[in-house]
Amino acid sequence: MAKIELKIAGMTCGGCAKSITSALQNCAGVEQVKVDHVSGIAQIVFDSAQTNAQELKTVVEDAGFDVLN
Ligand code: 9UX
Repeated sequence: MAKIELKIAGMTCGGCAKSITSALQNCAGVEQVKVDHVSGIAQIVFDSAQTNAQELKTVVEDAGFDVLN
């Protein structure tokens, strides 16, 4: 399993974190997701055979947020 930490801009409340969490969990290969709207950090554990950092960033961006790293 691979791990990535994304820094996300624009999360204003816990609902934002929830919608990002759902979007990531719908992505094939994502095993574990933890999103904190206060720090703006998303921690994702994923199967690198099924997805990758770029794809995960795109999922967050498609949900309407900016990824800073
Ligand atoms: Mo909270 Mo986020 O009302 O899109 S859910 S700001």
